Amino acid sequence: MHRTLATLMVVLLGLTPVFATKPLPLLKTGEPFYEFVPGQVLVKFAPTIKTADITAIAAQVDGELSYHSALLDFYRIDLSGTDVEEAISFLRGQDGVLWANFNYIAHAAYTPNDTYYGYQWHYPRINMPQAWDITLGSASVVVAVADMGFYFDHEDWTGVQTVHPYDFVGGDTDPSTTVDDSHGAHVAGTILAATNNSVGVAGVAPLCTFMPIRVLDDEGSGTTQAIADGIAWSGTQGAEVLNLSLGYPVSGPPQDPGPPLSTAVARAYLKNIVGE
Ligand SMILES: [Ca+2]
Ligand SMILES: [Ca+2]
Repeated sequence: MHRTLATLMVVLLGLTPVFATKPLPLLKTGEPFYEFVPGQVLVKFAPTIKTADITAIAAQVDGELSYHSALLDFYRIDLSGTDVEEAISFLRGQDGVLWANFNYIAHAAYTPNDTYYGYQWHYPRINMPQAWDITLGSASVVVAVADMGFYFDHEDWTGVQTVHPYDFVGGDTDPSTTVDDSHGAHVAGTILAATNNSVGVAGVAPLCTFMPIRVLDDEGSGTTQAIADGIAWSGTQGAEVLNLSLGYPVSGPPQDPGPPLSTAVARAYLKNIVGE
């Protein structure tokens, strides 16, 4: 319906659809750099572009606006037929389009699933006992973990202070999961597990405050859409440290996956967020 309306508008305005006449800007060599979600494009428009025009531009690639990031002000367009590369090339050539990019897919960093892998032979190697003599962390320091879901009812989570949870996979404020061996729960436990409580494991900085952000699904995969918003969330909600144990699988040299991920990382850097 959007396409029909847009086509009608273009005809009424006496314009030739740009899709047919404007040369397609070439993608950079090697693009797409990473695995991406089929049928989805992330795009940011100039602030001067009106919503009706944004809808019309989306319709020209046979797409609909399916998501808007309030944090980074980008849209996701879901395509109903147009090839993703073709749509991105087209959008990059439009006036008012600041960038258009693939919705790349990241994966949780590998960790063995042995029961007591997290049982921490490495702590002496990084002089953790000596560091604990100096500090166990402070409630005033907010440590964000953007990862798979978390186990808030775990026996070693008693007393951990949590602020501003968000789930950018489910689009809700509950980033918990019941999936077995969640990578997020492992990472969060390594950082913040209740320590010296005779239960489970010890955390590196157990007195810090925890900001749980779910950006990876129960399979350990996450889109740039979710990850970029998760990074932006940590900055707007006051995190000082952000852990991202995830990456894009690389078959060749790593490439900058571009916006919105690069935008989110740059903003976090400007807010002096320490990355882990
Ligand atoms: Ca949820
Ligand atoms: Ca413990």
